[in-house]
Amino acid sequence: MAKINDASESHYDASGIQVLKGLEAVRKRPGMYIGSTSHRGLHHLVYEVVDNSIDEALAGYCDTVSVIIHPDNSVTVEDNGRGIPVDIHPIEKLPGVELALTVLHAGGKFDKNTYKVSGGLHGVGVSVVNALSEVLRIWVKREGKEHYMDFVRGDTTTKLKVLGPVKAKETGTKVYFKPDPQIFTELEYDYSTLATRLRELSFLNKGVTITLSDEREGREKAEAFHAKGGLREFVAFLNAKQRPLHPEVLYLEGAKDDIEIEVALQYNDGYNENVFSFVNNINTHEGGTHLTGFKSALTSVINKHLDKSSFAKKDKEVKLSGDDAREGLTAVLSVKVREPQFEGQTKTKLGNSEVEGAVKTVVNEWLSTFLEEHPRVANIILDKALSAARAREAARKARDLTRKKSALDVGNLPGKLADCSLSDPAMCEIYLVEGDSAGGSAKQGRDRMFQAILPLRGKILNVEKARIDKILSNEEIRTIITAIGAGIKEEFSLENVRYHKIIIMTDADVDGAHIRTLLLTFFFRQMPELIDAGMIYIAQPPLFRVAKGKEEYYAYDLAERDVIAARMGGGPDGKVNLMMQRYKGLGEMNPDQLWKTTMDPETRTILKVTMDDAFLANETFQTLMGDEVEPRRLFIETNAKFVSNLDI
Ligand code: 0RA
Repeated sequence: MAKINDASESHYDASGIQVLKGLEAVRKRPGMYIGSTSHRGLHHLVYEVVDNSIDEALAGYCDTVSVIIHPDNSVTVEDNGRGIPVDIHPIEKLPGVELALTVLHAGGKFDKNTYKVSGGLHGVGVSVVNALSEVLRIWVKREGKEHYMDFVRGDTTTKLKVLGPVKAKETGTKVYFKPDPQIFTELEYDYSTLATRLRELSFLNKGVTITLSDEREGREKAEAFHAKGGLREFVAFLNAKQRPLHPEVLYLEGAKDDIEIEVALQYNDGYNENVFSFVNNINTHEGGTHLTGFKSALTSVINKHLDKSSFAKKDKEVKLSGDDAREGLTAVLSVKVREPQFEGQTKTKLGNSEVEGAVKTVVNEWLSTFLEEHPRVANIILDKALSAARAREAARKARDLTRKKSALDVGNLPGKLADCSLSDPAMCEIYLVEGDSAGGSAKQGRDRMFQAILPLRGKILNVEKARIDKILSNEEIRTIITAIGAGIKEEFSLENVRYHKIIIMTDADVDGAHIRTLLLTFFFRQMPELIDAGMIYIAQPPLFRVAKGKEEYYAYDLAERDVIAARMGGGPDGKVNLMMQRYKGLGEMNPDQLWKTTMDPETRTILKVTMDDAFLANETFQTLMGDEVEPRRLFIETNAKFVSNLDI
């Protein structure tokens, strides 16, 4: 969430509407430009610079990008592109490089004629990185010389100068920056967050080598990402933990009406659909016209092939739905569009209507030819889709049952649910609580006006391993669906959600982490819109209580406990009657304590679950929920922060 700088806000009087110029505006409202000033925004700075290098690669001038995390969490990004222009701009009277770094949206001033990104948080320009950096230095090799400039918080501190000659053909840009602690609340880079995005960029931009190295003490590490096969390798990577139904990854590279289209796909023996779509390298996890075109081509080609096939007559009478055609499908669709329009909750949904037809036509032609020419693979795919269709019939019956119950009729709400009195969903929240005893405390401690409590007994079903009919026959899951009231999957409707905050509250132990993961997996698979809408939260119960007489404090980690203990017991008399209690579970807190520490909106902390990267989430869930036990145990025990895509 955007952090607004209160101190600078106070310069305004009530009537004072001031037009902010240039980079000052960025420093005043960083959230508007990079989305957040914590983990996510911090990492976005790197992506912003790297995106510019990748633009050079897309234009055909660059094949290597290197990223270095320095010991003090400053970063260098270097590429071997053409180098930012250094000549003086005829109107602005400044060198191109200075314009690019000090003028907001100066990028458009040099028409690079590539697939520029507009919308979302990408493509805001390197000037934003400059504005939000304590120091930024830039080296440009161009026209046989190495040039240099530097900046402090966006202001030029060293004008463009020539350092010396380089080889005539040597070109490129190197940017060093140190994120400004006055802006960011989180300053430490996470290697694996950067690695995941850079790996993804290498899959999306065939042939570009991207290296990442970490120079921080004790965690020195370096990797190079390079995908000769582009999306083929992306799909193979995504399916690495699955059992593919056919060895080959189907691959298409095509273009129509100035739109570049790349697709790779492979089926596995699981029941989930893992389809990822990108526009100009941006993960469009809300989908859009490109994805619609792809899905409709896939469904129609598979249905047509079934009609023509040698399958039994009764099978041919089945009409395969889109879901049937995508059961067990892992696919990546990447399009490059000249003027993308991004829409949706998180601006990750492509709106350009012309893209749908282009993708549909190209995929149709390619996939029908492929199936004609590869009858063995074609039969495997038809088989898979037909078996999904049979299961769908069974699921329909189970789902009808759930739908009847989910009517907004309070009489049908599950008995275990302690509902709230208010009915406006925007005011209401529901706590999904691990265990009946903590559920009992929560019921007594809550503010019943707006807080509902749903206790969950023990482990919920692992939806990663079950087909929809089984998922819907699970009691705990049905209860959650009914309480939320908005259905699931295609039938899900955000307007019917009964609570705008759905808060997962589990114990701070391994079992609690497991249950939380199961719940997140369930929401990710069955109601991803809830995550997009920012309605899923994780409660943060304290781990310790420190008390002396009537005085008591709660600590959320060990370090905090020690600070509090030192303060309370630190007098000349030493530690008198200091009581330290570790909460092993929510059940150990009485209703009043639970309210004060974890449920009172005035004082609690809750983490909002975001999905800035559906692929990362998916990979995490597969690691956690797949067949292999060891990675799951390791992950749960070592990830204090839980999943890395949590941001507040
Ligand atoms: C404007 C124009 C040209 C290149 C660039 C910007 C450019 C920007 C960045 C940022 C990081 N690496 C970069 N590499 C290039 C093209 C200039 C020409 O026509 O030669």
